[in-house]
Amino acid sequence: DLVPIRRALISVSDKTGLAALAKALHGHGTEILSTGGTARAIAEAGAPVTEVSDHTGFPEMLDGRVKTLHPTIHGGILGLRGNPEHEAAMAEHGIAPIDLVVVNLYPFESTVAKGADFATCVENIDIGGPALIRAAAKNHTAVAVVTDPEDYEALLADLKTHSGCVSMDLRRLLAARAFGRTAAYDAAIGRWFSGEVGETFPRHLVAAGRLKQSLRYGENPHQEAAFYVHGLARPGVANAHQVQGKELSYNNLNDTDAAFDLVSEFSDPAVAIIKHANPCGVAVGETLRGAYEKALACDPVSAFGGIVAVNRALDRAAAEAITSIFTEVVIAPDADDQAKAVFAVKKNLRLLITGVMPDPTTPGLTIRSVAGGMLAQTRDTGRVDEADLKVVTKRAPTPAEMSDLLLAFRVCKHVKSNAIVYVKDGVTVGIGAGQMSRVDSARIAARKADDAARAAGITVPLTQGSVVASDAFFPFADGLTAAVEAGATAVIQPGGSVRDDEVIAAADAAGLAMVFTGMRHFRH
Ligand code: 93A
Repeated sequence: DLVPIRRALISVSDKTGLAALAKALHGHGTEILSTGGTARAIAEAGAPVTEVSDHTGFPEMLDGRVKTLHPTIHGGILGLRGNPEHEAAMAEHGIAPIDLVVVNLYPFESTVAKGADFATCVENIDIGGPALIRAAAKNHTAVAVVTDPEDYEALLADLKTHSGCVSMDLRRLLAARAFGRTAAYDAAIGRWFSGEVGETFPRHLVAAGRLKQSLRYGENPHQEAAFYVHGLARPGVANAHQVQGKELSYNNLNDTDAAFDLVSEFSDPAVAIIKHANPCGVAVGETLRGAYEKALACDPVSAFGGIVAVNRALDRAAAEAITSIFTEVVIAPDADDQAKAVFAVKKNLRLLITGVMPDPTTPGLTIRSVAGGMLAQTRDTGRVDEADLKVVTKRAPTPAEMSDLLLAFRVCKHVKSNAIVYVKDGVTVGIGAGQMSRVDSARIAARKADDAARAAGITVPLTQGSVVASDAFFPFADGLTAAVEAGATAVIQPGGSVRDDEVIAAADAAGLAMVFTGMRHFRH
């Protein structure tokens, strides 16, 4: 089961670890074949190397598009060892066996991520590399294949243990990784190309990602979990830099993603506090500190151990406010040194820095698994502005109500349905999430606002004089009546119920202003 590595083909775009690998292989007596740029790097490192073109007697051509696509190379990889016919054919055509293939591919994913033009992206589609990888992985009983510099160490350790040979176990593992790599590579190309031709839902849905991190567990400790990222990601948890704190959990990542998505909706300083993927406080203000304090007052009980997202660089004042209670994760586009110093004292707090804010209108797909398949949909990039609203009551909202209504509806989009969100003066004062009936969400939101007021020693409910948003239409007047009882003065909702007339009549009877958005924001 051991394969001696007499001859290796190395062709890598990412030259990380190449010099050490080549020298170690040379030390084991391996003959190294290599393509242009890789061969130069190996020679510079001081290891002997033969150019593939010298080995095949055929030049690299067509701007490097044809480098290794030659029977002398592919025959050397694919020929079955110990098979008399294969061995006779190889001997007849002067094909020497290749026992190790080390290839990493043209950087297609990062070329797309850099925003390169179409032709440049196409030029970065590797053809020969995947062919080498797949050939070697198919013939893993005789050939070892390495597609990632992270695996050089394991390869060299195995070679050392087995005196210049590679074990079957490692060859099989590397072959499995190799097919995963070429599949993910083609998936990235397919996904990008579908986008270029405007096909949102291609015939084959290719969801690819690279394992970024094994997680301690999933949603629950008895579930295993891992975090995959793909190179085409928007700024957020996938490419954030963790400044401090222990490893993020599955639930942390999910909640942090929801939090950051929410604050990306706003251009003024905004803060969202998230628990279980739902906000328990969102505020927009003049400063992050002010916004945080307002957001916290919405539901200080739930905010304990929550996740905080902000849409501005954190300063010291904001950091001090955030660390006034126990917080699990903070995500921000940036943080100044003073803010970092404040967080550094809280050893358990994880601080994530993304560098930039995502554009909430960037199109994309959300994918979730169902038994036997996947459900895919375009991201909810829908947003309503004042011009989109239709006033349906006798009274129109005042300017102050209007600005709170728009905030409430934008927050609603990020609350699990049925969602009811009360807002007053730029801050949520009551959030009802995830109930099976809309009226229950309305009542829960109002009750939570009552609790928060009582805890703060305020006698008037926080919802008194607020506005309220509903993520979908009120099917009956009861949800609206609950809002009236809570003290709301204006309502924003999609409209479109067969009973809209009853709901409008109830609003008029209570002197409420109500606007219809014509757009729904279910989130399940
Ligand atoms: O242009 S290719 O698709 N045609 C080939 O025949 C070929 N063989 C290897 N690309 C090909 N490669 C790729 O070249 C490898 O996958 C690797 O990424 C790169 C290494 O080129 P160099 O050694 O010149 O830096």
